[in-house]
Amino acid sequence: MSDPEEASLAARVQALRQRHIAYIGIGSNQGDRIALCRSALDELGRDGATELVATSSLYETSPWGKTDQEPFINAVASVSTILEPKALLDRLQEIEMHRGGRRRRARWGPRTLDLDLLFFDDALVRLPGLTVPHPRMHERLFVLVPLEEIAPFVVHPALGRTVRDLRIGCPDRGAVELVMPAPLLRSQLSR
Ligand code: A4P
Ligand code: MG
Repeated sequence: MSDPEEASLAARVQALRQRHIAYIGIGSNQGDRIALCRSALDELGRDGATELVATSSLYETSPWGKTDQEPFINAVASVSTILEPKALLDRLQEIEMHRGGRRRRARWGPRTLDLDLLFFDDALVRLPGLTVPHPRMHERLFVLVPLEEIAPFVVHPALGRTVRDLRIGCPDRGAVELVMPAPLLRSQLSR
């Protein structure tokens, strides 16, 4: 192999090493909920710093936490990213602002678009304003059902259990109903 070829291969290996896999929870219960979830996926896929790897189906779910509100549409996506966790969260909040219109809202209350960082590789992150894995994800079927669809055997790095195992053991009894299967959703995303 020539020197330039070797240098270019080394640069590609280095670039691959710097990529991370993150799982993002997507939720909406105000406005055109399906269009909002789809546009968040579009933006995650279009961004140079994040690339969409997989998306779950879309589900309609009964509200968790604060139950006197409209049902949600939920999904989970995995992305490959060069961003570190805090920069990725900033990016998710920009997308919430850009696509959903506003970020300030009551805890567990209604929202046009909510993006949660669920997993970031197998990292345990505790920074001001960012905890990963998301501290309540394992209590929520609206997260675990779509996550299981794309990552059944990924192990929760703090609990040491697979996503499938967490879903089976989850005490949440909220409804999670399929509204758009993943292949149909993917066919509606911009390329
Ligand atoms: N923050 C810390 N760690 C994270 C993380 N891993 N990902 C901080 C995202 N944000 C994180 O966010 C409040 C702050 O948490 C952020 O500014 C960030 O600095 P928020 O999204 O407004 O959170 P929240 O609503 O106060 O609480 P939480 O527990 O994140 O709840 P959710 O999931 O966002 O609650 N029911 C159904 N069926 N489906 C839903 O999608 N969503 C909610 C909203 C309630 N009930 C729901 C659903
Ligand atoms: Mg949230």
